[in-house]
Amino acid sequence: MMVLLSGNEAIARGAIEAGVRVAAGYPGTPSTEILEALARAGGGAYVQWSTNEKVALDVALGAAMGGVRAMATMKHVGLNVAADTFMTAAYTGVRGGLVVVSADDPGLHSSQNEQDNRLYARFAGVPLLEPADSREARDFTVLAFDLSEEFDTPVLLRTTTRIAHCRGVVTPGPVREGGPRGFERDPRKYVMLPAFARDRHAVLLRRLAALAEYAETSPVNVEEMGDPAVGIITGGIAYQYVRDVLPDASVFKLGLTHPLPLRRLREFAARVGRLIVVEELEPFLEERIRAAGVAVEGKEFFPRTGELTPDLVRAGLARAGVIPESRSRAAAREPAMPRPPVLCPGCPHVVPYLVLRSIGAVVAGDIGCYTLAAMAPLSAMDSCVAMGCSIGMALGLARAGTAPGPVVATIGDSTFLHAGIPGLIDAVYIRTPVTVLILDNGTTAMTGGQPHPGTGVTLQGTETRAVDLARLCGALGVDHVQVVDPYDVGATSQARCAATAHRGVSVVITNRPCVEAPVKIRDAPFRVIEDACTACQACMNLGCPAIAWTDGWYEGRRRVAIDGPACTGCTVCAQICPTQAIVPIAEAPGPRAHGAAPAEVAHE
Ligand SMILES: Cc1ncc(C[n+]2csc(CCOP(=O)(O)OP(=O)(O)O)c2C)c(N)n1
Repeated sequence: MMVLLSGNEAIARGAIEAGVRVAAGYPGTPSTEILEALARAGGGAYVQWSTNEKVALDVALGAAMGGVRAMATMKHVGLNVAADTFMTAAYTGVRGGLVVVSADDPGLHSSQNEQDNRLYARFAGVPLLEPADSREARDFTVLAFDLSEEFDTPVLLRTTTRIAHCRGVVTPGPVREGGPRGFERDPRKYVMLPAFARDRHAVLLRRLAALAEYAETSPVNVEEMGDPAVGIITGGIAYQYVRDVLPDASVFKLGLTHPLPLRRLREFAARVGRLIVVEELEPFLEERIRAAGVAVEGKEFFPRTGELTPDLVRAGLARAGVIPESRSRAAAREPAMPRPPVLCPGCPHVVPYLVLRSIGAVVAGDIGCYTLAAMAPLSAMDSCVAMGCSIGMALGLARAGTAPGPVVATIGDSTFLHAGIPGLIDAVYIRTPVTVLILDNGTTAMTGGQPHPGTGVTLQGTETRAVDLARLCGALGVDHVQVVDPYDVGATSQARCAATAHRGVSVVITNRPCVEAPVKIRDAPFRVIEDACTACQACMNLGCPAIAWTDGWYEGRRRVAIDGPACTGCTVCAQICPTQAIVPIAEAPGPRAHGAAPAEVAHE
């Protein structure tokens, strides 16, 4: 039976077939659906969201050390967070198979950078598998577990957005039988004291040499001989683009991209006239092959930033003289209209930023839906670098003493638990007076609404203990902690005043759930009483997508209207409307008689 699976679902399927017992991860596009699919599948695997990627990898490594097959999933930048464990796990090796999935995001569809995590495989000295479609995503996941156990190493399985999210046909295989290997005490292998780790580094290098031998015969490195004039070396999604553009070319398709099968690549080079590497982002393969003494071309024809596309591959091959220029031009397509993301109608993140902007605060932001507050009209964020950075950066800004307004860190609940807590500890420890705004919407909204340790719910939806953020901050030594309803504009403003006036570290926690998760929140929608609207446009400062311009004018300014079906009834626009022209639809009168004074309406 064949099924249509996304790359992420195929990895989950492969993990099930390989007999995975423990899987942990932290949400991050484009990796999130792997664990969700694994959890949905049920079966014998224990699956959990961890508080961050490092903990997820620690969990998986512990399970592998316990002799069962384990997997950790994350987006590319998540591997930075987990890197400390990852680098040394390459020394310890594993007992049960350990697969680390890094889903990279060339083109930054939803990330803060587009780093090429293939470099991590080289850095750590672990094997790297890169599937080119869903079928390979399943197959390579099974292979990754096998290689991990055979060579006693973590294996990096790297996908990119197109592989993770595109669907392809997969024929599910049988689920692996056979018990786990069990735990065996071995401190020289797992206790990385310098004396033991020195030995393990040598073990790692010997293992890499053995893996390089394996690469020469690995069935996932495939030579597809065609026209010998040009030979293309490629892998992952780039392979699909190459095949699209050059169906008859000679292609060396790499599935295991570290370590490389250099002998076979040399033989391939000898069989073709010219050798060109087509790869996304860094010249990872190209530099390795050139360093091995093989004449190769590549990045002079293809961009080093952004995603490749069939058109870019076509254009690059035209520049290289492999195909005629006219073919490349004929195929050029109109780009899609950009649609910048906006905060949802009723998003509880809006008012806190409105309040901060009104006082000219210097806002060290963080990563989450609320990062959109950096965009107009809120325009209320001064920095956003990596998850959890906000608090530490606020401390630095405060210590620099150059900020023209109060320094405030803003951070979501999931991000605070992920990497924000140490920054707050630092603030208390070194007594730096900053205000931290924790935007607690009870979910990880940015990535689709996953639960986290503050929600009291697990990935499987079962209830568990929730971290109490206010008590946690108090326990860390913050002596001003206030919880506020961000739909209450006055109360949020007052909470901000009290917090920034406080001489020490202060924390304000907002407490409205995300309007989209876990279920869409809808209250009575609002409307604008047209005659009462003086087109002051104060409500437009919210950037609410449910508020739109109309064709009506008042004293040369455009009036606004509320899109009823889109409005969630959060009441914020009604609170800030100076003429009280915004009322719940149920209360709104019908069209007013022409000429009636708006002031009367204000009292309805
Ligand atoms: C290291 C890292 N891991 C994961 C992500 C993906 N990601 C972006 S924001 C975010 C968390 C958002 O949750 P929260 O802080 O609660 O804010 P919300 O989106 O709910 O407003 C995640 C997981 C990332 N950008 N970087």
